Amino acid sequence: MGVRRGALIVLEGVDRAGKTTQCKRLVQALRDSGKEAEMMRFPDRTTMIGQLISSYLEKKSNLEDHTVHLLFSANRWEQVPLMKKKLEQGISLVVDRYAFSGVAFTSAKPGFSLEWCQNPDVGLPKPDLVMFLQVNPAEVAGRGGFGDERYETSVFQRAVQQKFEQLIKDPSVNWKVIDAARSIEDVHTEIKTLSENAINIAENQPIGEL
Ligand code: T5A
Ligand code: NA
Repeated sequence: MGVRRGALIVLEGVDRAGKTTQCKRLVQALRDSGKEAEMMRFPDRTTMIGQLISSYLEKKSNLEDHTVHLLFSANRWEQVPLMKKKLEQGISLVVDRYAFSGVAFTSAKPGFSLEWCQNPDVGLPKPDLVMFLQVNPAEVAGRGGFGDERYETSVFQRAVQQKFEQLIKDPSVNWKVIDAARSIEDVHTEIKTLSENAINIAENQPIGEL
């Protein structure tokens, strides 16, 4: 009998929803229960493309809007061989942001259709589960102010939130909306249960494509 593949699990949400906190907790919990799991994040700022993106986000450089969108997508594509390899080895991947952030953030800019934004990511490995950490911006105000990075303004974040609300209606993606205004522990418990189910189901299915 071959190795059962791992699951591709993605966490999405607006800034400060708790994605990174929950990704780390989830990987630890899966490992504690004897499952192989690793965390990934996008943008992956460690690659050459990632460094261009990081410099743009830190406002150290300017990039044309279409160009930066394609760089974010390329930054996912460059990890695809590694992602597939790990999934096929039976390692579940817990991913902090993915193509949905790419679409939500660029389509929140004037002049960008959802469809144009989705095209470069068509064919990427399809997540077995995408959990959207839903928070009301007012509820997370106490989680600390915005940093100085590009996109970290409340006006832009509201536009991004609306784009995510459109995206989560897509029935071809296994979205689960999580109430992320609760305690870290309560959110974690729900995420862990959903992820364990997704891992059990993914074992018997081929890796899909976006
Ligand atoms: N982007 C990204 C694009 O434009 N296109 C793309 O294709 C992609 C992939 C990258 C930026 O790039 C954009 C989106 C972004 O603007 P990033 O590096 O992912 O950004 O973002 P970060 O700034 O690192 O992360 P976020 O601001 O999104 O925060 P998280 O990860 O959602 O939140 P987290 O876990 O760091 O928590 C924030 C704070 O809240 C506390 C934590 O302790 C922390 O202090 N907290 C809670 N407090 C109370 N209750 C809870 N339940 C809490 N959960 C967390
Ligand atoms: Na984060």
